[in-house]
Amino acid sequence: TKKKNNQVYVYILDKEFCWVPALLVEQSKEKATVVVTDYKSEIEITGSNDPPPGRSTKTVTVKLKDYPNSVLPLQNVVANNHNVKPVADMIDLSFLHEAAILYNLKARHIQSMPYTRTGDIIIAVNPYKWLNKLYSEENRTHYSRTLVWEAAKKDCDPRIDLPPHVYESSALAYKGLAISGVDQSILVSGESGAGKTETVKICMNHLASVVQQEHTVLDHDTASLDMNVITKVLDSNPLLEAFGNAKTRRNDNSSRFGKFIQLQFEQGHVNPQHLTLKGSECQVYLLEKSRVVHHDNEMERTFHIFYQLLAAPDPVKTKFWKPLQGKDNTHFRYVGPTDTHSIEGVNDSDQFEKTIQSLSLIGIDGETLKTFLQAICVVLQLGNLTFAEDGKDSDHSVIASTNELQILGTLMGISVDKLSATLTTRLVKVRHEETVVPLSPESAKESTDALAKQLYDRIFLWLVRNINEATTAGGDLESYGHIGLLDIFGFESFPVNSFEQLCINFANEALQAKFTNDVFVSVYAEYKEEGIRLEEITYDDNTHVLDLIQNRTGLLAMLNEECIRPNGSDSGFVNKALHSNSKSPALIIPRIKTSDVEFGIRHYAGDVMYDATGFVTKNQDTLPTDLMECAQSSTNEIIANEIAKTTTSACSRNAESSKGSPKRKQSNLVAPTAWTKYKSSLDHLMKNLRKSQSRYIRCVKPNSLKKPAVMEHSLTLQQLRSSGVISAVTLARSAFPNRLEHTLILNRFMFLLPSKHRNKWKSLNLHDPEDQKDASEMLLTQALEPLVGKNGVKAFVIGRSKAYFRGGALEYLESMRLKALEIPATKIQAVFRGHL
Ligand code: AOV
Ligand code: MG
Repeated sequence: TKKKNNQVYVYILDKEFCWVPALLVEQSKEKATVVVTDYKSEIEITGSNDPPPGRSTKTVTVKLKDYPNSVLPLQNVVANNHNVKPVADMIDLSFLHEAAILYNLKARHIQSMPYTRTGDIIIAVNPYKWLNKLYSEENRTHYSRTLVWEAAKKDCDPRIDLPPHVYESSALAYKGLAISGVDQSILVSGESGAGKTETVKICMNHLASVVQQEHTVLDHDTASLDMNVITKVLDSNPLLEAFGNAKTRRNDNSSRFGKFIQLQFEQGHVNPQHLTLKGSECQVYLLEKSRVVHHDNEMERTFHIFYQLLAAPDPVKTKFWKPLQGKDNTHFRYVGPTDTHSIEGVNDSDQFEKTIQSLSLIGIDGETLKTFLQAICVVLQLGNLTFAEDGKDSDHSVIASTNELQILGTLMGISVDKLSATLTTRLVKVRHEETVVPLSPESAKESTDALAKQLYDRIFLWLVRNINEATTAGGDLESYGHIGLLDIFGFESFPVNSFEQLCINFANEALQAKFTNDVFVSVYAEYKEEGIRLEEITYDDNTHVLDLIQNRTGLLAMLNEECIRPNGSDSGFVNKALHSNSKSPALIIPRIKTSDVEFGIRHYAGDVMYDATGFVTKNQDTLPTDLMECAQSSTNEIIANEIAKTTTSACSRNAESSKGSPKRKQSNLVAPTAWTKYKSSLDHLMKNLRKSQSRYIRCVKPNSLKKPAVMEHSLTLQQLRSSGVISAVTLARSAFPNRLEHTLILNRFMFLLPSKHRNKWKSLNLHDPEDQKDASEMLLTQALEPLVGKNGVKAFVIGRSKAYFRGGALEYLESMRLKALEIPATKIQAVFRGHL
């Protein structure tokens, strides 16, 4: 009878659950017979190989050609136990493939262990419930104490006894800065709802508490510890969220902008390794301003601040603006009906109070606060204007909602006549002559929406600037050390992808390039340590995608060109872009042309088709001059000043979409395009990151139900692939997907040697690492002889402590072992006894 621990477990492909565990019965060159449980749901597949009660098993045959290298992925089953035992570091899985990674993460997720290591990368699976113990004061201290203060005393990796945690990333960043003085960064990525924003907050809180601990433990000079700075810095997160986050289908508190926060530390005068938090500076990227004028009313909301303000009690909100009296969400078109718009567990009115407190902490109070909130009200009120055809002519429009217009006029401090004229007509300059062109009701509405979007964007940037002024440390900025935390939008691929997706995906490509490079460097270090020749490692990078987008003749250079060309159009851009990049391997030219604004990119995370409709307008990103001049005349100082900042450099443009208006005419002054500004802020970010030592946290959203302890296989795998976790692992193991320590190899496979060779062992001392290495080499050379390639390339290489196997080699050994185990058990035992 076969013992359970002599059985071989594998994973097989499954339409519904991606990979399912199975028992291998028989294997030939082309196919394999396996026993698999008839699983009904993902929840039943826990990592145990015993079928859940009441589930039957069946025997099926699978074709090996469906699998990479025609081998079935083996399970990491712990002998005698029959169950998959989760490991803290994926690198410790002897069979490192997609299925193993998935089931390891899943086993940990179910046991409330959201964090897993892959070498230096932390994978954070969103637990969807707050795990108090994980974030306790005690745990915070434990991680910093072990990694920052006690690490120096040990000569092994101090992480060895610590379960993986994001506190490890923050503590090591702190230590890195304190000891080497090199700037540090923690790059957090993942898809919407994966937990990036929470993770950044958890890390920032930890860093702040490390600073505080240090002051109490090492130093009694409490004067240098400014609690006010720490509070302000930590508070900037929820404040930004109030104005830049919104409820979406995927996340109740979705960040609609990217951010990079740099914490500024000063080194101690007495003890240079002693860091004091002096301030922070925040850079934001691409606020989704279109959300101001449009959101999916069924499932989503616009930015939190609107609901907060409108939910405040009358006496509070009328303090800022009288006409808010008695008005709630239903009254403002941009916001929409209240009943579909509450977030579970959030009280908007209470949140408003918190927002006001945070604003006052950074010095926004009194009249400034009033002006600021009134600027927000201007945006709200713009949405309430309605336009109708002017009785005489359908190409002319009038503002139908005179009452709302009146209110807006008073709020902005601009006469009703001027507002009305600016919003329903457009001033066009042709050869130094100005002509007033009427706008249709639709065009007038679009132009009003454009103003609202632009205003909100500026107000947001004004807030960011104010936060920075209040939190940035004084004095010589160069003298500080930095820990940067990046919380940026993940890779996006929707049914329709536009300019925003291209910008977002470009940022992800740039970060991926850095990631791949960093992983490569660490693999390089490991192989060097093992004494393996380095020309063995090769990997694919994404340079060709970056080139396609940002080269001199790349997509966005073509777009910029199109934007300054008179009569430039979206289709003109696509035409030129396809033409000048036709040789790029990253470009997808649609085979069947359904439209002339379509093109695609082979991103590292998958193919994405883009629809270039609106690219030219979005890239120009300016308001018509007359609209800007009107806004600039507002008595609201924030609006007037913020708009004035751009009119000086902007050029005159027509509302592109307005029907019947004359062709667009360029002036000589060219404003930087949205792409140019975005590209330069990204370049600045990448420059910052290159100067720093980076650590990676990859967040994973385990299910779309936002529920704890559930892991959907396909959703999870797709994120692991696109976040580069799978590729990092396969890169690390690209030449050699599996590795095993010499002692393990000897234990497991020694009996595969023909007896005449086995005699040689007797002279070796198997407790000596050098001998272990020699024995392992001898064994593998013999056993893997049939796999030597035509060019004499062996199926493994020998490192100092481990052997590294090429694809299929370890699986071959396992199948040989399986065959050998068919011999009577007594004989096997004799073999084992004889040699170990
Ligand atoms: P995101 O930043 O990655 O999405 P969040 O950080 O906002 O995602 O997380 C989404 C939600 O998941 C949070 O509101 C929490 O309810 C929950 N969550 C995340 N991390 C944790 C954690 N460590 N412990 C408990 N609950 C957590 V987006 O901003 O949408 O891309 O644009
Ligand atoms: Mg977020």
